[in-house]
Amino acid sequence: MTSPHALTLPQSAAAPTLLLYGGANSGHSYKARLLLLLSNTPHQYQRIALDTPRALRPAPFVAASKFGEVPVLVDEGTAYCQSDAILLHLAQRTNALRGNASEAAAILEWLFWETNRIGFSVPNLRYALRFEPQPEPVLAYLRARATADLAQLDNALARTDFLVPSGPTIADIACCAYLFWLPDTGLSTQDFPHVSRWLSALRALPGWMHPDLALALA
Ligand SMILES: N[C@@H](CCC(=O)N[C@@H](CS)C(=O)NCC(=O)O)C(=O)O
Repeated sequence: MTSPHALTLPQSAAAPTLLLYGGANSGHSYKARLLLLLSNTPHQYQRIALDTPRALRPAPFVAASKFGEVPVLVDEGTAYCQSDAILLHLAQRTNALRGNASEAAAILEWLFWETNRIGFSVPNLRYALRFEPQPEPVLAYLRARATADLAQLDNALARTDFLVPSGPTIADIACCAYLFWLPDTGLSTQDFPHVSRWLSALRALPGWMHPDLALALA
């Protein structure tokens, strides 16, 4: 898979092959970091302070980040942006968490669902409650949406252990990314027993790390 964003910055001979830029509290960054940890893939992780204005962030990150956001993965001098596109690239590159060939379409469906649903509702609800207070109607909207998204996941996970039958894949990584912080939203996995069981299974995978830990190290 190639990216349209080949960097023109010179890469030092000592530069790591894989460099992930991420941010604390960024579940989007956690997706890529978690795949790298679960697949035991050597890489460097660099935390970007997201409270720093975009233009004042480290120049190599500014050059690599097409959308100004984390995560960004730099792989052999090519920058990859958008967390689920990064997951697709890394799954192919590492041959990890890819599922069977027959599951490719279902995995893509979950990735697209995640960007618009649980990757929107839960992080924005958490952000509003923890960092940037919002009026009650906004909170109610996000809470209702997050609850519906958790119910959707719970329903799917009632049928299979992971989102596709063969085992854990990038579909699970994308959809779980913010759920280890669910207590911050006031919602509880107790109301979604299949989600709860699935998160425990993901926690038990060798290499798994809680996002607070995975994203804090720099
Ligand atoms: N659609 C993007 C979302 C990335 C995103 O929202 N990044 C946030 C952190 S979670 C960010 O960089 N915020 C800081 C900023 O926009 O300056 C993806 O999937 O990668």
